[in-house]
Amino acid sequence: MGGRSSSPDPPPSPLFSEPWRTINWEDKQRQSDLQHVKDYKPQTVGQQLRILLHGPVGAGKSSFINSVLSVLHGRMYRQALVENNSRGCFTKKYTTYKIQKGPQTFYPFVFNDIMGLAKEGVPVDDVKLALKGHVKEDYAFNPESTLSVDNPFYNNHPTANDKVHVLVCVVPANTVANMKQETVDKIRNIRMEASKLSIPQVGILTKIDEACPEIKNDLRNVYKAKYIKNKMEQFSVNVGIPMNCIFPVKNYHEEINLNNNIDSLILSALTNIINLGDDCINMGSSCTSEDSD
Ligand SMILES: Nc1nc2c(ncn2[C@@H]2O[C@H](COP(=O)(O)OP(=O)(O)OP(=O)(O)O)[C@@H](O)[C@H]2O)c(=O)[nH]1
Ligand SMILES: [Mg+2]
Repeated sequence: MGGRSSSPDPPPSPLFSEPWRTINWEDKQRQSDLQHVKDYKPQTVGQQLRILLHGPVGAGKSSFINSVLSVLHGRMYRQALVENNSRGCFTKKYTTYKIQKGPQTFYPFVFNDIMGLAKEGVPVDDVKLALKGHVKEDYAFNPESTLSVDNPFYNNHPTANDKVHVLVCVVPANTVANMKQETVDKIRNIRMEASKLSIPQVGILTKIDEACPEIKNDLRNVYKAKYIKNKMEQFSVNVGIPMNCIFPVKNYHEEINLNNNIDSLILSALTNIINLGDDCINMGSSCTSEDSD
């Protein structure tokens, strides 16, 4: 009877022994990241960074904007509306979110939240128009047709501030493997246009709390979790965004109080987005010239 047979190998750990990327989890470092964002000023006076979020319906685009607003305001913020059901796309209009800094001042970066990429979602050509600054505020996207030049919401003369300086693709971590080919093709198509316009691109993997129990228990496991690294690699291969431009986050979605670990990950993504956008406007590439088309 037993005793002599060697016990089976333990299952491989879902975690690496060391994180493969560092995050500023500690208070002081996090404050310094926050300060970096608060101090950020583009070189040209009056220039603003426009950050455009796109991705599948329900990916957490609006929640990401709300999370950024919450971190910057130091309290829970729900400006960009979020829908908690999966029927269709909730964000329908082209809306710019400015973030108030003081009584009369705003941060020099703005977010645009765009209708999700679905069959009944935003037409790819409209996202391309938005990249070039041709879509006016409050335009209600029509899945059936593209914004035409004669539409009053078509901006014929986009300024450097109307154009997009960072394109952010938002995808839930646990759907990376089974994204519809149609959605992947749309994301790639938009990405190619952004590359042509020299607009840097970032990937945000959301809902990492739902993706694996090790992270739900402790968000600081994010860069130890093999599952997440694997999803990031898959995402990178699928859509072509390099690993060092992909950031896993957990958005504020059910919390009523701020959480330091959530803040650290949101700030890590945000500082990288700002740095890339700043490089874009300083390069003097087509993403800033007044009439490149
Ligand atoms: N667990 C978890 N839920 C999230 C996270 N981010 C967003 N959610 C939830 O996912 C749902 C969709 O989030 P939204 O922010 O509305 O997604 P969206 O991409 O703006 O969706 P559309 O505008 O419809 O395309 C909501 O119920 C959110 O509460 C996250 O990081 N973790
Ligand atoms: Mg939305």
